[in-house]
Amino acid sequence: MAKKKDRNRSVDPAVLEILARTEDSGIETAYDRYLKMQPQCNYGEQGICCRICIQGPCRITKRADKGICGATAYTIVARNLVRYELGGCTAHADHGLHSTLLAREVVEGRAPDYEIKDSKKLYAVAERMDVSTEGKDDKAILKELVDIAMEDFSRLDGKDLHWLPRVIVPERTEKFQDCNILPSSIHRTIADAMAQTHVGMDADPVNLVFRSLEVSLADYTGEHIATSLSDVLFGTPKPVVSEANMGVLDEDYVNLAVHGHNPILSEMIVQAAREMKSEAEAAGAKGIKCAGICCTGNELLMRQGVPILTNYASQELAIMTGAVDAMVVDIQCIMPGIQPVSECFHTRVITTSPSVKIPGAYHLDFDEEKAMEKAREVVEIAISAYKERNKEVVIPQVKHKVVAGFSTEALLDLFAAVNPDRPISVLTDAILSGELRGVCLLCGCNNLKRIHDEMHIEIAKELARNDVLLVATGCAAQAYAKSGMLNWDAVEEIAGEGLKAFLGRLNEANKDNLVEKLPLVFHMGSCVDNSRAYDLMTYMAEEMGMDTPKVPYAASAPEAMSEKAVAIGSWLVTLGLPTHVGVVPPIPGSPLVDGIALQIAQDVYGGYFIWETDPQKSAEKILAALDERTWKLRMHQKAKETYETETISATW
Ligand code: NFS
Ligand code: SF4
Repeated sequence: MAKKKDRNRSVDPAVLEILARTEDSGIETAYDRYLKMQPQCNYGEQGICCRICIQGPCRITKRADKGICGATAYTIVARNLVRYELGGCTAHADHGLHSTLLAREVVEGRAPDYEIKDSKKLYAVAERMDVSTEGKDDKAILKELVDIAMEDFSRLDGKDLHWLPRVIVPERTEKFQDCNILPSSIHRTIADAMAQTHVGMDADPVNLVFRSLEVSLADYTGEHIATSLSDVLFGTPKPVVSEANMGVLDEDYVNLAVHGHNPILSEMIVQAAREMKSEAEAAGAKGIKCAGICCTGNELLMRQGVPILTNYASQELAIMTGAVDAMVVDIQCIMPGIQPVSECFHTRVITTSPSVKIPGAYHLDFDEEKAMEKAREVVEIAISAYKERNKEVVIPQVKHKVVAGFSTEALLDLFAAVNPDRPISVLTDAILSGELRGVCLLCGCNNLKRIHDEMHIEIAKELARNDVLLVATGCAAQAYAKSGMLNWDAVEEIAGEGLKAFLGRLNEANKDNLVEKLPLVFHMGSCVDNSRAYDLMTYMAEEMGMDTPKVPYAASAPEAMSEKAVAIGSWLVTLGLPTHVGVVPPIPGSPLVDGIALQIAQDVYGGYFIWETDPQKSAEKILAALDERTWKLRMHQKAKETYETETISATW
């Protein structure tokens, strides 16, 4: 892996400008700490360090091939993997449960500042969940969905999850039942898996990996619930035009950075900021600008058109412009490093979740019952900080036009303009005819082990040149937003002929509804919205009448970093996708577990991992994975036409 020795580990010009300007400032960021951390521990990187009990740490060496308890490398690697996924699954469960609890408060009339914004989505979710809507008002329907979700979080009686089997193809559910990995409930799975990894419990790597897959399915369910209920409460995204990168900050305005993951708080803040323009003007500013970081940024871009400020790796650098008056954070992916950086400026860091406090930061307990009041308090803090600006403001003049807001529903609407009877066939037919080579979901984080954003961008460009339809979420989508790949200019410049023709046809059919032409990459939202990207896969499988491992759809997380990303990668594989990861996770210390991830997973579930750190080779491997599936599909299609047979067995 290329490890640049200097701190300029980014391809984002705004980031490079700030890094260069602050070289001798003494302000430390993740880019500096990454260098200080080298070399990182090889045992840890291989996954063969165990700290599960305090006889340890035990690490596997030539001399000591087992831990003190007798655990071998494969047990240690597999157990660590389960623990990573648990971290991710609990984070998404926390987010999904929070959305569910808010929905319950709305139903019970205890959250007056929130409402059901999208009853069309409410009805659609109810239909998928087999909840009858006849003679019921919206709140009654939402209550039934809340009850289903609550039970799916907490059930202890061993019955199967309600939500999951209703949002995947039946062949997948059968497979999961056969392999005994269909979760009973999200919290039960978390508890069982945690117990299974205690010292002196499971030593069988296959049994552990299977449990990790169950955890990943619980993770998927939590994400799906989060996305569905957020859409009901805040609206399902539709195409929206905005901009991205540090240039969205404006010296003349109060700049409020909104960072974290959950739209529950940030939606209110944006509303409060819109209402408090006159207060900002009274403080001498022209108004208030909100800009998003990480997935809360994605949520706000998708639904409100709020610009993207930056993504995970460069969150501290946003403060170093001197223009951010307050950075309000909720949950997840918030570097503690933002607080010391903010102390070098006038910037206020405001934490809002009882589970996320940072020493030195201002803490404001967010409360859904008084949501608007709390949101206004946040905006007031930003306005008063604006008056205390004490350093030169230097904003890199880098920003790009962004066309985003592509929920699965929005994509189907675009397709429906071409074929109103079977919208999804517009996509599957383009693949069968050879116009497109398949679909790829580009997702995941930034990881300082890589050059920030570089691999995200290079892989996407190569796939686009090769006529792959691209959808994106998370920090990956923000890399595209910041680098000008979420607009039509990028299509003109980069897309292959097939992709260009496909997007052109969609533009033409939708020209009366679209304000801007379609982008090169379709931004589908935050990381929990990977559930949207997988819904698209499910609809494609349904249209083609087959299980998901036959569908030419791959995923790539070039800079995966968080435990959430490990959980997502695992469900992508379990749900049938070839999944590329550009940072080798701590698994190779056990060739056996590595083999399960790379090969045995494919034999059982049809999805599999691809570890590849070189961007060009990564793109080649993703294309090969797509081509293998498309080739088989076309052969089957031909056989079907020639011999008038049915498609070969639908199951994997
Ligand atoms: Ni996803 Fe979003 Fe970014 Fe990674 Fe963090 S913000 S939930 S975890 S770092 S993509
Ligand atoms: Fe060592 Fe076993 Fe304890 Fe792990 S569980 S730290 S391998 S003794």
